[in-house]
Amino acid sequence: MTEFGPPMHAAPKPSEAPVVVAAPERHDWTVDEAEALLDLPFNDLLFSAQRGHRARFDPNLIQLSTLLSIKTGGCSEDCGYCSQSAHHETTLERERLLELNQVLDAARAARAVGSSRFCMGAAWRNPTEKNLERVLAMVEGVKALGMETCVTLGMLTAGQAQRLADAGLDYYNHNLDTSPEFYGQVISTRTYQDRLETLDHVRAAGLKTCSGGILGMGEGRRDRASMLCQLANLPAHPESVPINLLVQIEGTPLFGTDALDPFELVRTIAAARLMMPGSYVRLSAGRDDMSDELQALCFLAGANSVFYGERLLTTDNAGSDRDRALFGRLGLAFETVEAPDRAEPGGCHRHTNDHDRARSPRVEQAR
Ligand code: SAM
Ligand code: DTB
Ligand code: SF4
Repeated sequence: MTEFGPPMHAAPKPSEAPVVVAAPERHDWTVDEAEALLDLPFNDLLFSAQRGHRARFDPNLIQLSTLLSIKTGGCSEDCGYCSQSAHHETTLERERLLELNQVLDAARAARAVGSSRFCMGAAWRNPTEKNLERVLAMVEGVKALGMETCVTLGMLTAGQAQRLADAGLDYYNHNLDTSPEFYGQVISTRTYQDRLETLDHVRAAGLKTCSGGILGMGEGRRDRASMLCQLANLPAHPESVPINLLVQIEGTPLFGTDALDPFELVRTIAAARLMMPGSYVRLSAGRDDMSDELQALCFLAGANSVFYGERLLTTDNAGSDRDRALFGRLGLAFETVEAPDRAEPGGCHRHTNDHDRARSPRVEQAR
């Protein structure tokens, strides 16, 4: 018998599997250490990540978030990947800030298909006071539906972060996007330090942090290691770590970038799982173009959250029909909020929206 249990002929059911001791959280990662993880033989890396995942999470449970672009296009920032930057010639139509009832209708629809979190994104460098007021009403309205709330509005002052927290916001999404070393090749209108400062304000206001990045922008493995170090060495690990694969948008400077080896995505998710063991790691943008098999590898590597629904912000997402079929085939259950009137989207669901970081992986399966 090893510390992980007997040699496996038949996989033990989660409820029978031996408890694995959770690795402690570290905030002193070096880029060399992170790169050494990414360099591991694939099977060794995935085995470690899956073992770490099981020590903290139910390995067959996934969190679903649905996105809505509440204000689209015309952004003054020049992020090289983004369809919404006014600096790039894309075919995207600009839209004004949505009305509260439009947002609540979309949130209700997301809740009805099983999403536990509603994420509202605005193409702003930062919110004005007037716009923030309107977003606060949206946060309050979505909270009242019983869903978790997340917004991504660009840079925040400390006061704005506090007002969002006071309105009951759960998560603020603000990505570091890439390594400090590669960042200048992607964005020139906002500094890495600006991003870190917004994350400081979010944390100080008591909001949960959602922060990650984008792969496939032409960065190297060491950049991916360096980005993970930046995230893991924050004073607290982000509760949610979105790992996006670049969605290439015609008219943006990054359109035509060489495609990333898909195994690099899997490796990066596995390293994120090991470096931020208590965080939800979200397999984010790019799923529409991924095979079911690649997504399954990402879940094996420790991804335990996805964006669910037909659209991301301005591009298509893997559709919910396809997701329902995939979750069913993989035996994945999903976290839901307490809303007994909601229809079941697929295989099964479980009401475990407690977000305890040291959650027991031995939860009774609800299948
Ligand atoms: N304007 C706000 C900001 O940038 O802080 C919020 C919205 S912005 C679209 C949120 C995040 O989406 C970006 O930081 C980036 O990581 C991700 N994103 C945007 N366009 C993407 C693309 N084409 N492919 C992958 N991820 C993308
Ligand atoms: C994140 O990390 N990814 C989401 C969310 N946070 C806001 C956005 C993905 C956008 C993909 C391209 C688009 O649809 O415009
Ligand atoms: Fe604007 Fe956000 Fe797009 Fe950058 S990523 S151009 S800040 S909407």
